[in-house]
Amino acid sequence: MSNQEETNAHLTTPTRLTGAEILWATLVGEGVHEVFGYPGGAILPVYDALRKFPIRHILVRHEQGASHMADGYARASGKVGVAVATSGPGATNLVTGIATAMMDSIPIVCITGQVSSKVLGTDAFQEVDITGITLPITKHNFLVTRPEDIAPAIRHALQIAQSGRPGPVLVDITKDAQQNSAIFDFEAAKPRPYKPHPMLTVADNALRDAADLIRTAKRPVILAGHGILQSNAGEQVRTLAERMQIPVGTTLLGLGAFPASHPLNLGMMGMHGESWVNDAIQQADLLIACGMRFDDRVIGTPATYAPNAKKIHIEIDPAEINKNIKADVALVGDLRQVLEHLLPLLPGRDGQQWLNAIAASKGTAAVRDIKNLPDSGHLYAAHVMHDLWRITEGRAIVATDVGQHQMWEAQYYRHDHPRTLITSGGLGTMGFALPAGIGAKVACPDKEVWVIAGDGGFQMTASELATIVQEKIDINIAIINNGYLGMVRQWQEFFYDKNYESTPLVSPDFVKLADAHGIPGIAVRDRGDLEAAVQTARAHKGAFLINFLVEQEDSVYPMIPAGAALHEMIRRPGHNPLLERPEDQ
Ligand SMILES: Cc1cc2nc3c(=O)[nH]c(=O)nc-3n(C[C@H](O)[C@H](O)[C@H](O)COP(=O)(O)OP(=O)(O)OC[C@H]3O[C@@H](n4cnc5c(N)ncnc54)[C@H](O)[C@@H]3O)c2cc1C
Ligand SMILES: Cc1ncc(C[n+]2csc(CCOP(=O)(O)OP(=O)(O)O)c2C)c(N)n1
Ligand SMILES: [Mg+2]
Repeated sequence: MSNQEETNAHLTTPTRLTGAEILWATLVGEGVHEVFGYPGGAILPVYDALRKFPIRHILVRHEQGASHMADGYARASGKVGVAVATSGPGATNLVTGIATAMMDSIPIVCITGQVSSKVLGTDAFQEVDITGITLPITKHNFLVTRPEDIAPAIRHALQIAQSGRPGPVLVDITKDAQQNSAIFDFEAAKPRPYKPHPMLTVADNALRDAADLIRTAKRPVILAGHGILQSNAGEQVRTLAERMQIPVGTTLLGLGAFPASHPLNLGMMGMHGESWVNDAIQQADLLIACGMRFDDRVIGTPATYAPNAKKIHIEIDPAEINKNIKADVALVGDLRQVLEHLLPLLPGRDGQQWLNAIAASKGTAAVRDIKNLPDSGHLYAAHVMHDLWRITEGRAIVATDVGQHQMWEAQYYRHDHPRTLITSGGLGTMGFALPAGIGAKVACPDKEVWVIAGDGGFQMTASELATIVQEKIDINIAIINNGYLGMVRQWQEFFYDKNYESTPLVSPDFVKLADAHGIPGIAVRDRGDLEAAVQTARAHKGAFLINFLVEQEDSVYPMIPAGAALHEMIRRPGHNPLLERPEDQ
């Protein structure tokens, strides 16, 4: 019998198995076929049983990589990503990835080994209270001490991770629970069906109030957030925008949820959003927030945010309502379902005057955009993003790290397709890009995947280059090498008198580093060499690294200084000696 056939037999007929076998059989039964992990003493029985099951295990180089890979896998596919680690330091190494997933509501399940139940609480070798440690950064966690509890815990964990507002769940399993046996009854371990909280039914009068506000608004703006992707509501949001002729601003995590090239799309809002998006929000008389949580990077200060606008907040988590911004109408529920109820109340509207006013406000800002300026031959990070977008026809999945390059990617790689931007928004976790990109490629092997990382963040998880080689992961890596912890340097330039304390960065020769791993690479200094390098990377079967040596003291514009209002942006400088080639327009 093949592994798959044997597992299928376990799934249909109750059988006596060890806890370790129950774990894998349950995961297979739930459709999990890829996990990211790293072994150790307290999880060894689980690793010993792995060979009997049809599961691909991706051996990471650091457990942080495993949780980010599970996260990237989930963001790219919409499925739950699974990470495995041993007790103690293995479990604590997962923590940054778990917090990253928590902040951005990403469904992952982390499975950790734990010391045997008899010695729990004795400071046994590699014992750490990982359920205690992760309590505030998981949606839920379990400590399992008996083999018969493993299947229900895992099935429940997977359900919790992806239901309602998604998020990370941790299952900690003692070594004796893995070693001992029990009757495995997959069917009996099924969790109770997920029932949305009764609060999540939208009252008819709230729907009517929302529809009235939308019908009568003169200057409405849709705020398109990450919840659109999570609710699979892209089509409904598009119908709302098109039928009612309402312009759309997106959050960082909402990029791709509404096509960048759509005429109603204004682009990204917030701290590094374009001035016309933020100005439109400030002047709006109605904001329709769709699956976004009014993060402080998005609103500037609450007191000055969209002062004349009524706010309709469509959101699945009641805790988000009135948390940062007071809602005039709250529609608490799954976005797609709410919109399906709302759309029949909205026959249409003429929004041209407002759209014209916004278009007119683009004028000077667009002129100062690097895209529209003369090309001096210098290599700017914005150029790299713009050219990457053009060459890949906007179809790649891009996993970014955190910093200036992340913001330039958001501004210049135009995402028309959902789940094509994988980025850490809420926690802003440096080191995320490389492992998250690996996870995305494992989830979507037929997609072109680009990792875009700063010289700083790349060094935080560069050890995963070896994972790429061992697991034959075919991804492209672009390092935006500005010789600085660029985003921090920018803050020092603007707000700390250019005191560049601890931000200049010495790095290894990244091409040599790649070479040491058996990954080919190339350095690019001039814009003229960019396209050939990118095409070489794309044509190469297997991973490829490009070290883009970009302008060092470049800054991301526009920028809203912390604590300022949305319209108090630092605009792009008036003069910029760069030229864009005509075909890029
Ligand atoms: C250096 C840096 C700079 C940044 N600058 C910006 C910036 O300029 N602009 C910007 O926008 N962001 C910026 N961010 C990101 C920012 O910090 C937030 O992560 C981001 O704005 C959050 O977007 P969101 O609210 O759409 O997504 P999330 O934080 O993921 O919130 C999504 C919301 O949707 C809800 N939801 C989930 N599923 C459903 C469903 N089925 N139905 C209804 N609701 C659902 C969730 O409960 C949640 O409240 C920056 C981050 C970094 C690291
Ligand atoms: C783990 C972690 N540590 C520190 C920070 C603070 N931080 C935000 S951006 C940044 C600089 C990033 O530098 P680099 O990776 O080179 O990207 P760049 O901004 O230069 O594009 C730092 C240090 C962070 N976000 N994450
Ligand atoms: Mg840098």
